[in-house]
Amino acid sequence: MEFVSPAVFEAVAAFFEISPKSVEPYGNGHINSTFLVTADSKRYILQKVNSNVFKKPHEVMKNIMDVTSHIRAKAISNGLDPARVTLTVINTRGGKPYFDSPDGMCWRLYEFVENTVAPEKVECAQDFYNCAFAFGVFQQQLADYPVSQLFETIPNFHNTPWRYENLVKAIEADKAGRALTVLPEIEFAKARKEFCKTLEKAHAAGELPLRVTHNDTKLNNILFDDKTGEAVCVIDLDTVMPGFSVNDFGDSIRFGANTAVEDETDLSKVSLDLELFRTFADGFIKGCDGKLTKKELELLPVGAMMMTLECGMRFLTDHLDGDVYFKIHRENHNLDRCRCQFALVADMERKLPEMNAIIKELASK
Ligand code: ADP
Ligand code: GN1
Ligand code: MG
Repeated sequence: MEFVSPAVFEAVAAFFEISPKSVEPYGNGHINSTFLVTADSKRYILQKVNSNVFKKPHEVMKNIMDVTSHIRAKAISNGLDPARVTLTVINTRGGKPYFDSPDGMCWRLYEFVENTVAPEKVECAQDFYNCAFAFGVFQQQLADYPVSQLFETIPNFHNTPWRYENLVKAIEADKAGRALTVLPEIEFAKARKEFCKTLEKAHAAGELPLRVTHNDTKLNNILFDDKTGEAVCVIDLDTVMPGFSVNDFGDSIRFGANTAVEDETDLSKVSLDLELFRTFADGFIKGCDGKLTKKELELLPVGAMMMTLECGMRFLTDHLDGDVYFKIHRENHNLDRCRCQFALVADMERKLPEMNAIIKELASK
């Protein structure tokens, strides 16, 4: 975690009109810098938005304000506690939902959703089911949100053919002089060039609709009630954009149905847990409330392979670029992450018939 001086925290806090008693690094996100702030006997989440990744933070915040307002209104009309079902952004003393510091950084403050946890690993199948249901419901809550009003906060975010081309460029540029040390990984990606186009082609053929999607559906982007285990709040809304439902499904499988953690170095531990795949698929299909088309259902296993391959290619690209995008915590961290994703892709390819059979069975229920 990067160092931020106490003077900077003080200046930022003054803009949000809070007096912090303590500020500590928090969570395991790869992109933003997150801090838990205790002030005035309340807790908050303070985040420095990564301006290298999010070039237009005001557009990110506009999306977040709109999406949370939309979800909040629905929660209120359903008699739910709005402070628990979605993020609550605290305005600055000037009435803005974020603070632009003089050094060009964007800071935002959220209410801390108390009595919750954001797990790094699936502890029990029921949690994973709840997570799936919550991401499915999230799509439903936003199904009537006008897609055209959302900014594309990261262009081409889940455009896998574009990610592939980006990897090819990184190999050619070889900025960190590492290309020759990762030839097997480069080979692995290149052998899947055509597969990368599957979803874009289905969309172009009118078979796969664009929906409002979350686009970063990792388990640790959901807050669970620490007593009941219920999934209460979908967080990390920076990448809510138009996208494919199967990718929201797929990214959760990539992260949560892996028998190992995302950066596991012992690749013999990496595999797709088909029971967890079934559990998640069941929850997601139910959470989407019958709204997924026949083609979307059919492409759910492809979504899982696509997000895993794409994420692996993104980690490899960053390794080749010299680790400028994802936060790393050790040498070759992005390469370890890439290898783990590619090992999972290979296992998913072996298990594709089983994944298809599970979806067929669930869809016919
Ligand atoms: P990143 O984009 O870096 O992943 P997140 O927005 O996901 O950042 O936040 C990182 C972590 O901080 C989350 O995984 C979760 O543990 C915690 N967190 C974020 N927002 C809240 C909140 N409002 N209440 C409680 N915990 C939160
Ligand atoms: C990043 O922000 P975080 O840690 O939830 C990344 C995702 C990747 C993920 C891999 C904006 O998510 O796309 O899938 O790391 N977010 C962004 O763990 O690039
Ligand atoms: Mg996150």
